[in-house]
Amino acid sequence: MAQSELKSKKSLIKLLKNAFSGLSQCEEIELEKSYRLHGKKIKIPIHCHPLQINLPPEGKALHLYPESLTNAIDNSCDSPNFIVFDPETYYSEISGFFRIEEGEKLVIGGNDKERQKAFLNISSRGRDYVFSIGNEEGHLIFRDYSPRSGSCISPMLKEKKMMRAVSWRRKKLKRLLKIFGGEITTLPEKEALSLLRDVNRLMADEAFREKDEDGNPGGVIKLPDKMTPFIIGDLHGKVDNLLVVLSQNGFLEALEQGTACLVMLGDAVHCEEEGRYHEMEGSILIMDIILRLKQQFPEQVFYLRGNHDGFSDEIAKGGVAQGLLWKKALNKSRGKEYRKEMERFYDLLPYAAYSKEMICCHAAPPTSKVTLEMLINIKHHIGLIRELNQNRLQKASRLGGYNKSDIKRFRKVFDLPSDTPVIVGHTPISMDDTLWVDVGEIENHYVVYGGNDDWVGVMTGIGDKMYPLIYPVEPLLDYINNLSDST
Ligand SMILES: [Mn+2]
Repeated sequence: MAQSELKSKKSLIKLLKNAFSGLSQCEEIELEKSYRLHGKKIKIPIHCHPLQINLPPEGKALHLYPESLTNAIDNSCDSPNFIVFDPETYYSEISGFFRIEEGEKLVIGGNDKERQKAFLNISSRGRDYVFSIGNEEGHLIFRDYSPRSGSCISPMLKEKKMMRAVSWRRKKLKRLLKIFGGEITTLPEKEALSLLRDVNRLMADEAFREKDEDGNPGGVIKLPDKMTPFIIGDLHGKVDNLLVVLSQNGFLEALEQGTACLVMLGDAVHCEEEGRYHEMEGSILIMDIILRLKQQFPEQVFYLRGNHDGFSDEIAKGGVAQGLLWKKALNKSRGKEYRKEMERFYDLLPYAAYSKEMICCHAAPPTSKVTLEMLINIKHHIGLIRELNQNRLQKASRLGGYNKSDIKRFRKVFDLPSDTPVIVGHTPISMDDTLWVDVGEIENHYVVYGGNDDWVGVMTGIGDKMYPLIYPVEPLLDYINNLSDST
C-alpha cells in the first residue's frame, strides 16, 4: 500500500472512530420531509418506509429500503436489514446493491470504491466526499463528513413508492408463473418424457459448445463476450432457492432478452438436509423446472454436470445410496424410458464453462496437466472428469486436493488474465452460508452453494466484472402457485 494511501486510510479510520463514538452527540430527528445534512450526523428511528438519499455533487439519488420491502412476500418490515441501491438501474438491469445489517454501516466514498461505483453508479466527480449510513439499535445513522457537500435525505411515504420493490418482485413471479404454464408443479408422466426428449435434442447440439473429436458435444461451454453470466451452485432440491434467483435483480428479463445466461454448477438433486437424504420428490420437481428453463431458453440456460448428476452407486450421503434411490424413484414415477433419457441427459452435459469474465465448473480445477483440447475431449480423459467433478481444496488431510497453482494454471488453459474469477460449487465451507470469497486464501476464487435454507448466493457480471450477491430465501413455490391477478 502506498504511504499516502495508508495515511488517508488512517485518517479515515480516525474520522470514523470519532463519528461513531458517543451516539448521544448526534441529533435525533423524526424525518417527515427532506433534510439537508450540512456535514452533520443525525439519527432517525427506523420506521417501515424507504428513504431517498441524494448525494453530491449532482444530487445522485440512492434508495434505502428495509430488506423486507424488497422481498416478494414479506412486507411486514420485520427484517432489521436495509438495502441500498441505485433506483435507475435496480429496476431495469442486472445491478448490485449493498446490504446494511443491524450493527453495520456502509461508508460511501471510503474503501471499496470500485464496487460502489459498479453497484451505485456514483460518478467519479463525487468521490472525494464521505457519507456513511449506520444501522444501529433501531436507528439509522447518517453522517456527511463535508459541511458543504449538500447531501440530503428524504422519506418515501407514498404507498406506491413504498411498495415499488415488492410490486416489482411480484410482477416477476407472475411472469415466471406464465413461463411455467400457470402452475409450478411436477409434470405428468407423458409431458415429462417429451420435455426431456426435447431437451436432449437441444443438448446434442448445444449452443456455444465445441464438438469433441468424435463429433459429440464437447466438455466446455464458451459463453459469448456480450452475455452477462449469473452463476448458482448446488441446489440440492431447493426449488425456492432457484425461484428466488430467477425473481431477483434483472435476471429474468435479461434471460428473456437474450443478454444474460444462467449457469448452474450441477448437483441440483438430492436433499442435503440430515434425515431427508432419501427424499427424491424435490429432485424430480427441480429437474422438471430446470429442463423447462433449458427448453424455454436454450441459449441462455446451462447446466454443468455435478457428481450427483447420475445413478451411480458411488453417489451416497450419510450411508444413503442417493444415486440408486434416484434411479429407482425415476423408474417408479416416470418409467424406465424416462430414466434412460435422463441417463442420456447426464451423458450429454458439459463440465466447465467460461467467458472473458470467469471460469466455472462443479468442484475443482484439475491438479494434473490439462489443455483446452483435453477439456473439450473430456470423455477421453476419465481422470479429468473425476477431478472437475469431485475434488476439493487441498489441506493436510487431503494432499490430492487442488491449490493456488492449480487455479493459476486453470486460467492459463482458457488464456484468461491472472485475476479472472474461478467459481466452483460442491464444497460449502460451512453449512450456514451460501457464498465464499477468496477461498483457501486464493484471490478471486469463489465457492457458491445454492442449497442453504436462509440465503442463496449468485455470482454475476456487473459492468465487466463478476461480483457476489446474496439474497434471502423466501417460500416462493407455495406463494407463486397461489398468485392471482389481484395479488
Ligand atoms: Mn457435488
